[in-house]
Amino acid sequence: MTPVTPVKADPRHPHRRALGALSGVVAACAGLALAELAAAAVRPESAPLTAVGGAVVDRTPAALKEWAIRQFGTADKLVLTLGIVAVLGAVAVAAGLLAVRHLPAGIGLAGLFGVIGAVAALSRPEASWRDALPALVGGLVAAGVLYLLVTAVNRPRPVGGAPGGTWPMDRRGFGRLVVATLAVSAVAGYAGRRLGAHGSAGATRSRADLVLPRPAVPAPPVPAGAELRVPGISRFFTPNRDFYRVDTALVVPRVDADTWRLRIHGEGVRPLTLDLRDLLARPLVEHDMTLNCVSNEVGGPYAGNARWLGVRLADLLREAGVRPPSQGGPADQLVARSVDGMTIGTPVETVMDGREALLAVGMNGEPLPFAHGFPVRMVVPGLYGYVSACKWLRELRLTTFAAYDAYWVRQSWAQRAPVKTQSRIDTPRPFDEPEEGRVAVAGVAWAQHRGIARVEVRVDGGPWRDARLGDADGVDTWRQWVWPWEATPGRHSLEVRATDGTGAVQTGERTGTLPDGATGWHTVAVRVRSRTGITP
Ligand SMILES: Nc1nc2c(c(=O)[nH]1)N[C@H]1C(S)=C(S)[C@@H](COP(=O)(O)O)O[C@H]1N2
Ligand SMILES: [Mo]
Repeated sequence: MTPVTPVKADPRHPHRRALGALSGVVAACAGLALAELAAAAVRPESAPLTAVGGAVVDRTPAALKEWAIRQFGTADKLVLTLGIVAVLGAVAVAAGLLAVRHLPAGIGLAGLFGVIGAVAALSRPEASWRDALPALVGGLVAAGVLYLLVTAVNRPRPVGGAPGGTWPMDRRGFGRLVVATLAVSAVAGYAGRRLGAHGSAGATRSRADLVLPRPAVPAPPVPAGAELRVPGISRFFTPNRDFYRVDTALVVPRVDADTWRLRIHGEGVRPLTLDLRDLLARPLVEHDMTLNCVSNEVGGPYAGNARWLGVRLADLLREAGVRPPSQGGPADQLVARSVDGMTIGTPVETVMDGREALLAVGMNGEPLPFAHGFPVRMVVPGLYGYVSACKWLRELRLTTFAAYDAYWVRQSWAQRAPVKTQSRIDTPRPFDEPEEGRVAVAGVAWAQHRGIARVEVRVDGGPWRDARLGDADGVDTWRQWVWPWEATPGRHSLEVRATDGTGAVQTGERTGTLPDGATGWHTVAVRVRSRTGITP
C-alpha cells in the first residue's frame, strides 16, 4: 500500500485579499461616518475631512494655492476634498490588505489615521482638545470594524473541508456584516451632517430676525449714467449671490448674531467688548465700494461691487483711545481675527485717514450673507481683501507690523497691499466671433480710493482710443466703460488700460499675483466674421 500524502488544504479564504481590501474600505466609511456624528456634537470644523482639508490649505505654499485656484477656480475646495478622500481610500485598502496578513498591523494603520485626523483638528486655529475627539472616535470605530471583518475573513476552513468546496465560514455572515456596517454608516453620516447644520439653526434664525437700522449717513444716489446698458458687461452692483467668494473656510462659519461679541484690545487702546446691539446702536454709514482679491489674475473674476452698511471703524477706534502712528500712536497694524482663526492685518494709518473703513453688517440692502461674513466683517476702500476685509470678525488687536505677521503674510504675501489699477474687458469674451461692423467693447475698471479718470482701448497694438466712461459713483467703486469698435473681418487682439484719479496710467508690465497683486493689460483675442460668412 502506498501511503497517500494528504494534500494539505490551504485553510485560508481564496479571495482573502479582495475581501481584506473591501474590509478596509468599509471600516474607513464607518470611521468617517461616526466621526461626522461626533463632530456634530463638538463643532462642524472638527470633522476629520474638514479638519484635514483645512490643515492642508494652511500648509499649501502660496504658489501651489495660486495654481489650484487657477485650475479649479472656486471648485478648488471640492477638488481638495476629493483628493483627501482618494488618499484615505488608498490607505483604507492598504490597511485591509495588511490586516488579512497581520491583523495588528492593519488595525494599527487604521488607528493611526484617526490620530492623524486628530492632530490635524488640533492644529486648526481656535481648536480646543475636544476637536480631537471626532477623529479619535472615527479611528477607533474603523479599527474595530476592520478587526471584526478581517477576523471573519481569516476564520480558518474547518478541518476536512474539501479543496474547492464551499467556504463554510459564513460567506453570508461576512456579507451581512458589510451591509449592516454600511447602512449604519450612512445613517450616522447623514445624521451627523444634519445635526451639524441644526447646530447653526440659531445662527440662521438670528440672521432672519436681524432688521438693519436705517443709515444715519445714506450713500449719495448713484448717478443714472453709472450703469451702461451693454449686453455682457458686469452689472454696476454685483448681486450678493454672484459676488465672488475667497476664503479658507471649508465649511462656512455660521455665527449666531445673538451671542456674537467683538473684542478690541492691544497697544494704545482701552480694551472694549461690543455685541451686535452695541454696534447697531451707533450711527450707520452706507457706502458703495468695490472689493477685489489679490489673487485675481489680470482679467479675472475676483472683484465685485456692493453697497455696504456699517459702523465707521475710525470713530470706534478713536473713542477707544487709538491714535494713528502719524499722531504718535504706538500701533501701526490692526489685526482682525475671525471666528475661524483667520488673521488679517491692516495699517492703522489707512483705517484712520478719513476713508470709509467700515465694520459692515449689511451688503446690498440685506444682512451680510453667511458666506460673506455674517454678522460683521471689515471693508476698507483701496486695499485688497486679504489685508482689509476680514469676514466673521470677532477680534481687533492693535499691534505693529514688526511684531506680527498675519495669515497671508506668513504665506509669502506682502504685509501691505493697496489695490493696483486694473481694467477688464467683459465683452467680447475671448474667442467670441462677432460679426464685422459696430461691436461694443466694454467692461469695468477699478482703482479704489483713487478713482478712475480714463479708460483706453487699442486694437492689434494700434493707437489707444478713449472709451466712454459710466458716471463715477465716488472714488471707491469701479467704473463701467464702453468703446464702439468698427470691427473688420479676421483675428484681432483687444487691449485695455485705465488711468486712475491721480493721473497714473495702469502699467502694461505683466507680473503675477504674488506678492501684492497682478499687473498688466487685459488682452482678449477675437475672430471677427465677415458679413458674407467667409472668414479669413
Ligand atoms: N475670515 C476670513 N476672512 C477673509 C478671508 C478668509 O479666508 N477668511 N479671505 C479674505 C480675502 S483673500 C478676500 S479677497 C475677501 C473676499 O471676500 P468675499 O469672499 O466676501 O468676496 O475676504 C477676506 N476675508
Ligand atoms: Mo483675496
